[in-house]
Amino acid sequence: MLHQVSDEGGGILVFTNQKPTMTVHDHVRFVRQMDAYCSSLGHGEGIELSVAKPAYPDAPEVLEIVREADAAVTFGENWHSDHSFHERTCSFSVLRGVEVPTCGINDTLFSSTADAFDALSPTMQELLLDLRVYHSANRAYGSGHAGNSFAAMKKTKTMELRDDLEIVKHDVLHPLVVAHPTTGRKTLFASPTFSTRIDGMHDEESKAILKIVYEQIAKPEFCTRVSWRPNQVVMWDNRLLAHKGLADDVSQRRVMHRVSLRGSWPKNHRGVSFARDHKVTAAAAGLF
Ligand SMILES: O=C(O)CCC(=O)C(=O)O
Ligand SMILES: [Fe+2]
Repeated sequence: MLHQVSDEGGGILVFTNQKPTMTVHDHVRFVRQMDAYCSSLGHGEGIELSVAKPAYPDAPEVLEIVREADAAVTFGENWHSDHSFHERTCSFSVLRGVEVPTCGINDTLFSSTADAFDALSPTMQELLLDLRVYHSANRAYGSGHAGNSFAAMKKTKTMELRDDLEIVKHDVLHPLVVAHPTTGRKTLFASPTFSTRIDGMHDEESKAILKIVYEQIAKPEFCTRVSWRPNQVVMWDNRLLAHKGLADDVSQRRVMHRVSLRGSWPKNHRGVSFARDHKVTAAAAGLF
């Protein structure tokens, strides 16, 4: 099933009508089974701990994503691939609706970064193929910016950053075009949430190229919009999709639980990864 959803399908699985009694432990157990399956393919790397302090001490794997009513900035509202600031980035994320919005409002939007790459002109593909981009946890979770994830977390009553976040000190380098580890499809791997700059370019050059990449990812023809219903769980492949939580009606409180699996080092079309050897001091907090 995972093979079909990830490699033959679009990388998104929506499980409707799950038991209303589903607990955080059931959620973690489900993701552990996914991990065991990924391990059998050589891609299982364990559950990723989130940047937030655990909302459930006996289930620290669960990230509780809260949007209080009337929050001006919300968590995950800009395009990203989960934990792209790690050396080993997220493979699958599993998101469960806990307090879901009215169906059709505050949906989660996905974009196929492989379809987005394929639709570029061959000349633009060639231009991007060997570029490398820094990804920064500090950009999203550093303080002093009014519109990043840290600012969003501060607007909630319960979400708090962990005190021991080593990842905010260094940014990591990934290929701009990443080959999907099982299909080999080329994907655009950069986001306004975590990416800072293209290696070896002047800032204005890097900004101009990244703008093209972000606008390409955001085109509706590559997007799938998933609405939320009670007792729904959504799983997706972060190596094939960018996503964002829409915030079209912030008057509604919304609570989600996410558990994510760690994947491998993103590799380019030549099979090369850069994250282990290329680290720089973290960029300032911000957004593209
Ligand atoms: O709230 C959402 O719909 C998505 C949030 C998000 O980015 C995530 O769960 O990884
Ligand atoms: Fe996310």
